[in-house]
Amino acid sequence: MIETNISSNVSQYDKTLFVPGHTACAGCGQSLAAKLVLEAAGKNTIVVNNTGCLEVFSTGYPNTSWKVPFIHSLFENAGAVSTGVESALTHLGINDKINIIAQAGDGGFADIGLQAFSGLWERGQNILTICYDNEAYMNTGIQKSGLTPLGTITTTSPSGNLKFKKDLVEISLAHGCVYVATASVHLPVELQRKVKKALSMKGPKFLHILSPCPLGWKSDTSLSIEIARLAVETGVWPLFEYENGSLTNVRKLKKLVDVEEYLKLQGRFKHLLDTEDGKNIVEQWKKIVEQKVKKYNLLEN
Ligand SMILES: Cc1ncc(C[n+]2csc(CCOP(=O)(O)OP(=O)(O)O)c2C)c(N)n1
Ligand code: SF4
Repeated sequence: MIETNISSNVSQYDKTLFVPGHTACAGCGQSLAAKLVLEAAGKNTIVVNNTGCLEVFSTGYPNTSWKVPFIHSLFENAGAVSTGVESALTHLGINDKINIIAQAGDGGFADIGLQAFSGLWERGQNILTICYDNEAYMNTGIQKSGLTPLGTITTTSPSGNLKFKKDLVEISLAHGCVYVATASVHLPVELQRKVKKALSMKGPKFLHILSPCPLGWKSDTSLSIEIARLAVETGVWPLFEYENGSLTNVRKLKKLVDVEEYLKLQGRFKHLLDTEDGKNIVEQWKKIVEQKVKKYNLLEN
């Protein structure tokens, strides 16, 4: 009986392209996102990866959870390496048969790797670029990145981050990406639809996925999906799609949940809720949310 269970599990794992056994933390939103992306992309996919937590899903040759060709490149150069892969596939005449995904965490994407991704986007390469945004450099111990939100405690912003997040969506749009979308792990069907949509279009694409990280967000490992849901329902993480520069789809909200509901589940924001300075920062968060509600027309009429 036990053997039957084991073999049925094994055959289930055989079918997936991202198998268990990696070293991500319990409740890791990024590993869930990566699994969903890969399942949607399918087996004819090559993944090029800036170093970061995504690489812990590949625990060193010959062990790996990725069941597709996976290139673990340097911290800054997935944009350049994936360009080389695309040129090789074009030379072989199979560029349209194989998906290329170039991916990174927020530090690897929005900071150190941005130059290489910028070059890829500008050259018009036929590649899906993905930022798995856990809002800090997590793999090396929770240092602040350019996508760390205002007020967040990290090891390099112990009193709270002084800056707003960079707007990576606007940066990608300014490069002329043919498809730009945001996604969240609490809506897996929508996330996978966006991956498929992106891969159906020719040219540079950008998908920005909010990826809860219990270690860095100081949240309960069982709450990652709930936190992702609250990010969307508070208006902190709007879900939308741009095609050829035009906003074509927005996930509307019936009403906005208070931002505090999102903040209070995460130790990295704890100080914002119980100090006077913190409350001023929460007011600034609310202003940012108001701007997003207007910009994306988030609320149902
Ligand atoms: C040039 C260079 N500098 C620093 C490092 C060390 N390093 C490896 S992973 C990492 C953090 C990655 O952070 P991020 O891209 O946000 O991804 P995450 O780990 O959060 O998924 C750093 C700083 C490196 N590998 N190469
Ligand atoms: S540190 Fe965060 S992103 Fe990295 S494996 Fe753990 S939960 Fe996932």
